[in-house]
Amino acid sequence: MTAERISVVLPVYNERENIAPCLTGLARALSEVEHEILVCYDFDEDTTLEGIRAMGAAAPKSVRLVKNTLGRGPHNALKAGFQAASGDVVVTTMADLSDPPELIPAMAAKVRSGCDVVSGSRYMHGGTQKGGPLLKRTMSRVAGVSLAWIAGMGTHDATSNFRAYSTRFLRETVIEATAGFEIALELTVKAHLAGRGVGEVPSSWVDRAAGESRFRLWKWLPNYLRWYGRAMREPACAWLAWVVALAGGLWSVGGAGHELARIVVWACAFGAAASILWARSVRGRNAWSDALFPVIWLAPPRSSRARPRRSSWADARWPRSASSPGRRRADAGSRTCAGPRGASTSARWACSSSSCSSGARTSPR
Ligand SMILES: Nc1nc2c(ncn2[C@@H]2O[C@H](COP(=O)(O)OP(=O)(O)OP(=O)(O)O)[C@@H](O)[C@H]2O)c(=O)[nH]1
Ligand SMILES: [Mg+2]
Repeated sequence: MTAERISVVLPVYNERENIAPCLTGLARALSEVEHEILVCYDFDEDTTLEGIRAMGAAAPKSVRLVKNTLGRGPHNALKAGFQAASGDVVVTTMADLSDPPELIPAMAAKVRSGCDVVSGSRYMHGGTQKGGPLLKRTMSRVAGVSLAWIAGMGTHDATSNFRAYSTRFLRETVIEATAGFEIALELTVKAHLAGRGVGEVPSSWVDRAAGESRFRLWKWLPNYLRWYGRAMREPACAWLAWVVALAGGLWSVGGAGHELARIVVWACAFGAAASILWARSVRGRNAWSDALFPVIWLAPPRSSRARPRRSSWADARWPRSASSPGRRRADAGSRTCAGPRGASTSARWACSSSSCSSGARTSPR
């Protein structure tokens, strides 16, 4: 591995029409930096090889052909490229002219400044995406944005294969991908969970104009979901606990005259959310135990639970008619707070320590 060299790993499958502009664009974008372009093909009859031969002397000198002998498929082609790479930064990009090569030096600079994974991001501010099937685009965007917002991943585009990796990270990581292009998501999730630096630069993606996509959405979806689930399970658990606690808190303090209680619940909710975010920034991710923060913050103090806002049941306003089941239950003296669910929240609060008989709930929660 040299001190500073960018190894571009380019998986190819019958890209005769695209390969010449692709290689020319890469060589132009990287003309000022030490680099190599590894064209990773699966079989000798691949039309990409014809395309490179047809370029003759115009083919960039930095191009190296790497035959993938690990088994067919883009995941194996990428792995073969990683093994052959000699640079300190490895960049994966596609030969279908979808990614802008001029971003590669900036991505490599980010890797050298401390990130282990840097994605060319379509979904961050400044990134764009043109064309492609709507469903695939939407699923990819939802996955990327939710991983950034909920799990705190350092990129909004966890699935794009236009990415730069530190060679050190690639050497230290066991790649488990068994199909397709899941490798990008796998490596990003592993870097994130290991607390390594994950970054992004805004990128623009355009659908291929020539050749055929070999992306198999439904076939590869379970593989993607596996890594998505791995990244989301712990933060999702913490945020779910927050949502449940917040909902419980709001349910318990509604009604006119309870503004202060409402403000307290909202303040506690913000505190709980801030605690989850704080834990994430300290640890680099969320853990199961972060689900305890909402519980700590949103459990109402005992004194406020016992303090009635109204002095008696008589003060409560009942929206139901006298013949309604809720009213009948109250008249019968059962006085359970759970009974009149349709009653105003102030009525629920009114049923407190002194006015609820045994068996009744003393708290509206
Ligand atoms: N070596 C190798 N390369 C492949 C294989 N399948 C696709 N590729 C290459 O991987 C890159 C991306 O392939 P596409 O089929 O366009 O897949 P994609 O870009 O993820 O999907 P789209 O968004 O539909 O374009 C291209 O450079 C292809 O030539 C494969 O089985 N083996
Ligand atoms: Mg493509």
